[in-house]
Amino acid sequence: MISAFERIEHIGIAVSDIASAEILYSKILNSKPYKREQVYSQAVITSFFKVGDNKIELLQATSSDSAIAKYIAKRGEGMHHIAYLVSDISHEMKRLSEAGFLLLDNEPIVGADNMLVAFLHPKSTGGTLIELCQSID
Ligand code: CMX
Repeated sequence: MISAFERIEHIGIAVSDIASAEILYSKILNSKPYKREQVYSQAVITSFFKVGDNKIELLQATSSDSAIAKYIAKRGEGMHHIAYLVSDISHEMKRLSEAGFLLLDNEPIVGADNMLVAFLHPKSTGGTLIELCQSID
């Protein structure tokens, strides 16, 4: 199999209060979240909405040193990251690292919604936090 970026998997939105944000996004998208999940490795509670083949992930911090708590303190609520589905996350991490991008993880970690994930630092990607995701199946 040739490794590839396949599609945008989800867009992550940092929120202060997951319950209020679920109500807001239910109104905007005219649908209900299909999953709420606590992700201990990232110190977040997530809530997912389906939008066609894509997803919106709402993220609330569960501790003050969570990436989401720091982001909201500095920049306020709003778009936090774009996640791409890749077919071979280890291959893409190696390729991007060799190309000079700053990876925040040495190995893929287990993230939300049954995915292996890894992040690229926004300082090396022109200001956008990028998440790579590969389905665990
Ligand atoms: N998008 C764009 N820029 C961001 C950013 C984001 N999401 N988060 C931080 N930054 C910016 C900061 O504003 C700062 O910019 P300036 O230097 O211009 O002020 C810069 O990046 C570095 O910030 P920092 O204070 O040095 O570092 P932080 O402690 O804020 O950490 C980051 C930034 C990206 C390393 C950290 O958020 C991280 O490790 N992220 C990966 C994990 C993650 O985001 N988990 C939550 C999502 C989990 C999930 O999807 O389930």
